Amino acid sequence: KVKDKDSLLRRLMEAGGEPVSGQMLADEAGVSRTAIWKWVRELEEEGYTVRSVRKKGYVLEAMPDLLTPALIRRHLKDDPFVSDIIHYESVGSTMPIAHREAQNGASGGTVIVAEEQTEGRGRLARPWSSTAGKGIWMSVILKPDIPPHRAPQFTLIAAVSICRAIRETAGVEARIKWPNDLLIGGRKVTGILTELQADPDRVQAIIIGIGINVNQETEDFPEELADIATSVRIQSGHRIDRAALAAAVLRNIGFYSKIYLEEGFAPIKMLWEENSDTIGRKVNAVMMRETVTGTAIGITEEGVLEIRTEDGAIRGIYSADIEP
Ligand code: BT5
Repeated sequence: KVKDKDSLLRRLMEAGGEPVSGQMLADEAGVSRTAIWKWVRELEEEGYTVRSVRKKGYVLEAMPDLLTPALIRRHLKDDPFVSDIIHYESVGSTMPIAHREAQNGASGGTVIVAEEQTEGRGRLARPWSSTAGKGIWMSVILKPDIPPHRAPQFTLIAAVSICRAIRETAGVEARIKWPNDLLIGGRKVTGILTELQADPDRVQAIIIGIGINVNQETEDFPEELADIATSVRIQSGHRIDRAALAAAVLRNIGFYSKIYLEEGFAPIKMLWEENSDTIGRKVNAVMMRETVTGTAIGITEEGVLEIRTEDGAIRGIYSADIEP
């Protein structure tokens, strides 16, 4: 039932290009036709194109390229995972906002998403380039009932989920570079940053930060990324509906988290290894104090990368940068 601007929008979307009578909307909402017209004006200010057809009513003609709750939810239908979507035009980083929301009682499935980040960051406080309107910069709050040592597995769940979402939405294959990068054509298209709020024996909240380069063209990247970054658009050859891709990512994270919580890590491990760009390769795992060289042979139940070194020993790597 129409009762405000957002429900009016939903109604116009459902009409699928057919005009909806202003009088009918006014009757349904129990407001004047002028009030309906004002909501229409507000939608136009948000970037929607609404045409008014004489004697017939309003037609929704075009939607803005934004990651608003309405535009993401349109692709989620009645998927149960996402509980709340909080959208910002511009933020420093979605991570501290998500931490604050999680502490203030936000439920699992809450999503913080921004069109632009001015201080996006990766691991070890490295900068993350987050150009306005070109990518998906979001933090997803999860509250699974698990011990803290299992939390890194959610980085792998996110990686598998995003691979599948990119495949579904854009038809291109991304490969996972352990632990947290997605590559297409050998260049980085996605970074994942998993952070934790936990007691010694129990996770309070997992915050999964996800940065996906979606519609950048080559010249949109800063110079220092020119040789290492790419976007889904560059790789697929066409513009991508960011809201549809964001929805697919969230739907898949919901789906694979549920599988993980019900069946354990084995199915995720299998999918992860299938999509992995690291397993089977000769790599250098660069850590703070040392570099381990050898062949990546798999990941453990804990998401630890196993490397067989020259002398045949197997080393478990918890955190490192993998270089060829
Ligand atoms: C990551 O770190 O790859 C995790 C990135 C997580 C970003 C998301 S966006 C939403 C949420 N809010 C945040 O503030 N962060 C999360 P790491 O593995 O440390 O990689 C960082 C490195 O990737 C940088 O040092 C650059 O070399 C490179 N890089 C930076 N921006 C990039 C981009 N847009 N595309 C590809 N590579 C990039």
